[in-house]
Amino acid sequence: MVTIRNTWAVVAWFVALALAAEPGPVETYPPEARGQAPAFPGQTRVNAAPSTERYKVVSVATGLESPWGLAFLPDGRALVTEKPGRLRVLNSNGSLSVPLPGVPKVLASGQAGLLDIVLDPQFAANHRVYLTYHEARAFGSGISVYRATFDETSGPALVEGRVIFRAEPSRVGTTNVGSRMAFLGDGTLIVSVGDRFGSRDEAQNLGSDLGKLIRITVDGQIPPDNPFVGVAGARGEIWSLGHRNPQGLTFDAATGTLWEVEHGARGGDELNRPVAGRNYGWPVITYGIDYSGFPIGKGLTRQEGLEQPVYYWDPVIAPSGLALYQADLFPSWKGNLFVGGLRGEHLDRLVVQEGRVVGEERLLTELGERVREVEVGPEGAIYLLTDNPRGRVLKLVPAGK
Ligand SMILES: [Ca+2]
Ligand SMILES: [Ca+2]
Repeated sequence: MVTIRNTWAVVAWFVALALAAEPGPVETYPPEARGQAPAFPGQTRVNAAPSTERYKVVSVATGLESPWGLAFLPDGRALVTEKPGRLRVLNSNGSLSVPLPGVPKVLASGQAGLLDIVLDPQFAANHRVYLTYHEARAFGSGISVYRATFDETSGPALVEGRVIFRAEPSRVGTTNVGSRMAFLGDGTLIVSVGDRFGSRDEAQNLGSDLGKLIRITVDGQIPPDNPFVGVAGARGEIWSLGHRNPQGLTFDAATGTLWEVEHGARGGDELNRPVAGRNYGWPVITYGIDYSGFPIGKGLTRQEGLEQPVYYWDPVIAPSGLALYQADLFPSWKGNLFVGGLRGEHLDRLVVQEGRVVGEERLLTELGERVREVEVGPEGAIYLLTDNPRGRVLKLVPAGK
């Protein structure tokens, strides 16, 4: 005879079985946009993928003011930008150099300032670095790319610096400025440019660099095989369009894949795999809603000819740095993407299989720090920059090492 107590035991057992089989997504809050549905299974709120790696967090350096970009030098040191306009060498023992001379004058306000830094693919031979920064212009301001040579003949400095690219048009305001960089396998440089917030329709305008990924040569020229070269009214430097505020880029040389993360409004943070000439939809299609609570445009999430994100977050995590883990220090994390969450105050780990996200984990939630930049160090540790006036360089290394 089935008693009430036995019935509950059976129910509890089924619930436990269901939980064991389906861990459920890491996001537990409802989406900002009600009634929207993903375009395919696994496009949002995939099941949690708890780590089997045991790691510890080491504070490498402190006292950086709003650090934004980190790039490792071949000898294991790194270069780190601070948004107010400073560039420092991070030594292997964690000490920081004085600010380097030769950095361009930046407009530092709000989200703007000295932002990303990358090394030339031929750095060992030419010692060149590239910086993105917010530049005051005759009218308004804009993202510019600065190329310089890292020189240590009399202390570390940037020399022979010049602006190789200016995103146009200039605008007033310092919101949604971008701006990451990543080199493709062919040695051309991708630069992300935000929509500048008040002018979001510019993301669909091929006559504007705003809301685009840009592809240029190391001299700032337009590669002749760019997708919109020769198209009337289009700027030849455009690689892909329809982006809102892209702050994370990484290139997977093994597969030739470019990955990008961008901020949505209320909801609608995206992971994309941008391809030349494609339109990533903003602001025509987007998951999430406007800050006012109203739909964005017609409130569409899909439309013919517009690309779907590989993955999206609603509510937002405010994704910034992006790194693909391909090192050996954490073997089970190989092939995972790591996304820095600003508002999310965590490091998001995405398990990717055949171009789709199949698992998600939120690391470092216990720290409660905004994560601006993510980079894999030469020894395979994962390095982070935390975004605050006394920002830190952190690294994840295996526990017990
Ligand atoms: Ca970096
Ligand atoms: Ca999109």
